[in-house]
Amino acid sequence: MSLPRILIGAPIDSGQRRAGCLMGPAAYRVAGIAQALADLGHGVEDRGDLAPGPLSAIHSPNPAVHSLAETVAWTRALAAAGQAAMAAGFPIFMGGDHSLSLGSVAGVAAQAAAVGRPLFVLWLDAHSDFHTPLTTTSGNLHGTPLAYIAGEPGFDAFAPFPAPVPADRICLYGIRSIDPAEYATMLARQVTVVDMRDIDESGIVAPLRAFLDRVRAAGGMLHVSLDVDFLDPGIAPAVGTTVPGGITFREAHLVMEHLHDSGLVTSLDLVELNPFLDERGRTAKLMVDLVGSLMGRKVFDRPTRSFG
Ligand code: B3U
Ligand code: MN
Ligand code: MN
Repeated sequence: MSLPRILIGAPIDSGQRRAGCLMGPAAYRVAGIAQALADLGHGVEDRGDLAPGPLSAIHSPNPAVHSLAETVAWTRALAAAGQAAMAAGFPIFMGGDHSLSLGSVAGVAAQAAAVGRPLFVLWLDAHSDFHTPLTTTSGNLHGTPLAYIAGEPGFDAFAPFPAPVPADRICLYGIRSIDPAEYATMLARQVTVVDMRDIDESGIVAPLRAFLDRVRAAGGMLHVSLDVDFLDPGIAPAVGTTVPGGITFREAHLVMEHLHDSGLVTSLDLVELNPFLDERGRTAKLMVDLVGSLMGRKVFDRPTRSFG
């Protein structure tokens, strides 16, 4: 029996300015995420929706930053719930905007450190999310989680990240929007960036396989953070920050199938779904279908097929 799949709703929308992401967890439930997991033979435990703790009066030295106190409070709640869920099974964090990952990955990283295994992070996103609260010009903290995870300075308002993930254990995939400050930091740290040109040139599988080989060789745990805008807006319109030229339906399922067959994934974020922007639930349903592929759904299984 596989580890129980633990659903954690996080209706957080303080990381950006467009209302609607707080309906994300409800949309995943309506789209049948629990049943989809159960149909694949997984035990499912829905822990309901989290709430942020009390807010403290904190301000950023960067005047662009907004909703810092809310995001810090959410981060604390998510880290605690994430570490507890990680100790009990396979957490699936249902957002909520991508500032969710400040907390979810903090909890996951704390638990990985507690059991003494290296944590790797796969960031499936149009954006690099490598700003710090000091470099962001939009002030939207959903653009900062990877820098926090990597241990970059500038997060003084937050608890120190429990066990920063070294740059060589981070892979960004599907990237097609990077701000100058993010670019400079990522170049200096040498994180692996697989942009759309890489994918067009080598196909969707080869760079993923190379990263998964590294995770496997290190005996690592793998956290996957799936931003809706990783997908092409034509198939996934329900997101506030669409970027054209994204991942197709078939590429996205193939990524998920390889992730499943690798057997390496230990936790998952589903972020940036804005159901208010959806068309008859099609983006929510697609995200649930992708979770199905990540969790083992196959059209036609045969032992000779090799993935990962
Ligand atoms: N890099 C820009 C845009 C952005 C990042 N993440 C999303 N959008 N979703 C920023 O605001 O930091
Ligand atoms: Mn993102
Ligand atoms: Mn994004």
